[in-house]
Amino acid sequence: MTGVRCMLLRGGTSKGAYFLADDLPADPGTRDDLLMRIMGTPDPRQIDGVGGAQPVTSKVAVVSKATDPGHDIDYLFLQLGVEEPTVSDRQTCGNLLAGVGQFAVERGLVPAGEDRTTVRIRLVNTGTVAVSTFATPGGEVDYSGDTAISGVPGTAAPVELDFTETEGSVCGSLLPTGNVRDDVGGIEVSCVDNGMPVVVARAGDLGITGYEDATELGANTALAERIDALRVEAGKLMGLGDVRGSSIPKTTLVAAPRDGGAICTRTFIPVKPHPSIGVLGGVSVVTALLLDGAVGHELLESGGGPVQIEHPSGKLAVAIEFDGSRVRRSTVIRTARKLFDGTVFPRP
Ligand code: NQM
Repeated sequence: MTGVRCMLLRGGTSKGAYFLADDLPADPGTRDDLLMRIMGTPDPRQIDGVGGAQPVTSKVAVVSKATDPGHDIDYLFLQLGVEEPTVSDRQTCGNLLAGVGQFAVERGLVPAGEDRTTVRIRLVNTGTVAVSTFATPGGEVDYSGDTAISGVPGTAAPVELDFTETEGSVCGSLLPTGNVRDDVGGIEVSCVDNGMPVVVARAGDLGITGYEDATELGANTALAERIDALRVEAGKLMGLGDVRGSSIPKTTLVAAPRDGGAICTRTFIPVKPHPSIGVLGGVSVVTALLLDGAVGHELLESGGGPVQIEHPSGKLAVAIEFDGSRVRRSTVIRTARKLFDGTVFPRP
């Protein structure tokens, strides 16, 4: 049986299969069919594949050398369904992004620096560029270090991810509905795209406190239905068309912080609770909350410095350059780790 060269990495709080574009079929339909057979999709346990049976572990990065001199590599993100036979390129993923630069160095697409390496990465899904900086002592990627991130046990080497010009990455504008605040079926929401299309609402308006853990939220089927109805209507207003079955927009329910952070969040991807919060999802939520008149703006307790987003497994710090009306740049520290490098064998 023919195998495919593949590396598994944890990127931030996600985990995925990383491929060189050249190691996959060029035709998107053939490629997606192969990827589903590699990951074990569709199946709630992904038992016959290398997917981890959750949205945050059913992810693929396809990496190639950049064709444009403005950046070093191209990163295409693909979200595979777990139970559904779907492969979507409608969003990017800032967590898998945390391993993309190292993968490119390991595969010889970019040279390593003597101590640290900076890679300019084009996010193919959105057309934006991110800059990733990580440790390469002696010209080798070093994944070990003493940086801890919430949602991942232990420590690893820090990866700095810098984002600029993320506004309207998918929807074309920061406020895709044209408004800071909308009413969707009686629920006040703010719809923002600063790297990820998100719908922000108050947890209390959806009948929860916003402090529930992910297991309790996952068992709340009535909540999942309400969130789906909300995001489907919001998706239309955001110009995304019919988003039933689509991974975007995400919904984030906010509540007052209670653990020393700036805001408490519970995020749904798209209706399953996120165990933490996405990277660009987090950037977009903070961007929304900084806007005067946005839903949840009154709950934000930000006293300068990085904005600490409370989520079900701890906090995500997002450093923001906000000029009073716009977030011009954002920086997030993640870690990543190579888990496996070899040949993966797809289900026939
Ligand atoms: O928003 C999950 C994740 C993500 C996306 C999701 C992400 C981002 O945690 O940049 O990282 O929102 O589906 O990997």
